[in-house]
Amino acid sequence: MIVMGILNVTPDSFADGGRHNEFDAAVKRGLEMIAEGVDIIDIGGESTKPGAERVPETEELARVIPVIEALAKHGATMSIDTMRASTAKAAIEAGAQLINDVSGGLADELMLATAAQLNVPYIAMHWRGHSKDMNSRAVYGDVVTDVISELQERISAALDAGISQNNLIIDPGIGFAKDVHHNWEIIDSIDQFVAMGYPVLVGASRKRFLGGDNPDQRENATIALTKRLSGSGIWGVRVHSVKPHKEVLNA
Ligand code: PMM
Repeated sequence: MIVMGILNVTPDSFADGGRHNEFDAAVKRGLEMIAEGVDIIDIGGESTKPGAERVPETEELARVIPVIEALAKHGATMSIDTMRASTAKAAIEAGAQLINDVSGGLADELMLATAAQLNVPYIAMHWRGHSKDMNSRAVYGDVVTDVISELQERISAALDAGISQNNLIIDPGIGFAKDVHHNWEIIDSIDQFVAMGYPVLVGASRKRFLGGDNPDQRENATIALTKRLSGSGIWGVRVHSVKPHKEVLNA
C-alpha cells in the first residue's frame, strides 16, 4: 500500500496551520518526506477544509509551482492537489506526475479533457460542492450506495473524456459533505469501493470524525486507521506524517 504525504502550501490549511506556507519550509518538509520513504508527495495550494474560500489561480500557482520544481530536482514523485485544469497542466509540466482532483472533474469543465490529454494518473474524489457550504450537502439515503453511484458517474465522465482506465484512481472523499457517521460507514464498507475495480485512495488523516479537539490530537487515530485499512485492498492512504505510517505498515 502506498503512502501519499500531504504537503499543503497554504497559510490556512487546518492541519498544518500555515507552518509550511513558506517555500523553504515546504521544500524542507518535502525532502524530509522523501527521507522517510514517501511514495508520492501530494502538493496543494488551495485549502479544502470545511468553510474555506477559493484561492485565485495566480496565487495557487505561485504557491505550488516553485515547490514542485525544487522537489523535482530531488527526484520526488508528486501529485498536484488541484481542482483547476490550468494548475494541473502547469504542475505536470513543472515535474508532478499525478493529478489529484478533489472535485472529480466537477469544479472545472476542462479538467477531465486536460487529464486525458496529459495522459497521467488522475485521482477522482467524491465531491458534492465547494468547501464553503459542503456541510449542508451531507444528506444521503444510504451513504455507501450513494457515494458509489456518484463515483461511478465520475468514472464514466472521465472515461468519456478520454482518460484511460489504467490512469484512474478513485477516492470516497472522507470528510467532504459527510458527517461523522457517514465517514465511518464508508470506512466500514471500504471493500465495496475496492470492488469497483479501480485503485482506491483514502484521505482520513487528522480529520474531524476521528475525534479530539485539534488535528494534532488525531494523529494516533490516523495511524491506527492506516493499520486497519492495510488489509483491505486499498491502493493508498493520504497522510500528514509519513514515517509512522510506513512503520505501522511494515510492522
Ligand atoms: N482531503 C483533503 C485534500 N485533498 N485529496 C484526496 N484525494 N482525498 C482527500 O481525502 C483529500 C484530498 C483535505 O485535507 P487536508 O486539508 O488535510 O489536505
